[in-house]
Amino acid sequence: MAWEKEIAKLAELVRRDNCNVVVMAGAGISTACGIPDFRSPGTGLYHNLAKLKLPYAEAVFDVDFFRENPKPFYTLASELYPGKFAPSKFHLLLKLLQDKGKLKRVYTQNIDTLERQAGVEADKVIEAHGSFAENHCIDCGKVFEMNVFKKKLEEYNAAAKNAQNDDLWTRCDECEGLIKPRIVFFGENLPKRFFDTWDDDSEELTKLGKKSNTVVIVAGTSLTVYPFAMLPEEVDKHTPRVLVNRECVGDFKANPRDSDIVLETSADDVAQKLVEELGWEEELQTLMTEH
Ligand code: CNA
Repeated sequence: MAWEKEIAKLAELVRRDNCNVVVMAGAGISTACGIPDFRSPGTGLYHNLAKLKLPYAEAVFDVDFFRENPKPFYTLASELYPGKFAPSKFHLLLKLLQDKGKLKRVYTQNIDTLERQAGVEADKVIEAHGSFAENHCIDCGKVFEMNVFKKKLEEYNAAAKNAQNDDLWTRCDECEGLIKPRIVFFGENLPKRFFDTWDDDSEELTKLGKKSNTVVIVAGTSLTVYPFAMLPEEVDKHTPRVLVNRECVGDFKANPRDSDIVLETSADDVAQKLVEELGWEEELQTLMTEH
């Protein structure tokens, strides 16, 4: 298969001394864990949310809609809540790259925290769309511990079995506003840390130019959600970019570069093949038995 030949080029880049890998990831790196992505036909979350009778699929991440009807978001949050899933081979590849001193950063759109569960250090992970780790009242901004929201979700799910779930929403003890995890909804700002870190990382790439040993791997994303989708196009022209996705997307399709490597297959197939090329199979196996 074409991607299997191309992977040798990626292995060669990673094998270089002082190689730095920057990863830009999306829902496709977690589908193997049992978490549906948004847009895959038939299995994507938007397809599954149809049964909740949303006026339009993205309404589940719309603050105004959430205010009127929190049920679809609560249902989705129950499906995605951290702790229910184990990291994929691709997540473990990130840990392996870190162990080898080759992981510079992981920018992720995912809210499932599986990069951290795989053991990637907090300072290396940028959760561009937030996560379930922090929660706040959408009216007065009061911050709530993770376990407050988690407990409420559990109560909601227990009641849902008896169809008595309609007014179990988590509300603020100060102002009765709804409590929501700091997951970025449409129209909300991305965390400042996302912009600051990318400014630093991309500036460094530009400064180093041809001297840079960095390779950027974009994996499991349709590159349709902005501003995240802009990152690959902002990568310095001297830095090789690799796309690992079921289909060619975004800037790889619109503005392909001669140095691009496009691997149109599953993220886990690439992880497996890459560790074979690099002779890291045993270490990957050990990580897999630990998770
Ligand atoms: P998306 O728009 O659903 O795109 C996913 C992409 O991954 C598609 O191009 C698929 O073809 C591809 N894909 C699916 N499975 C695989 C696989 N096994 N290997 C390789 N490629 C695969 O998702 P994006 O991340 O691009 O969209 C951004 C949204 C999705 C963010 O706001 C996320 O918060 C949100 N999301 C996150 C999760 C999660 O945390 N796991 C799940 C679903 C959605």
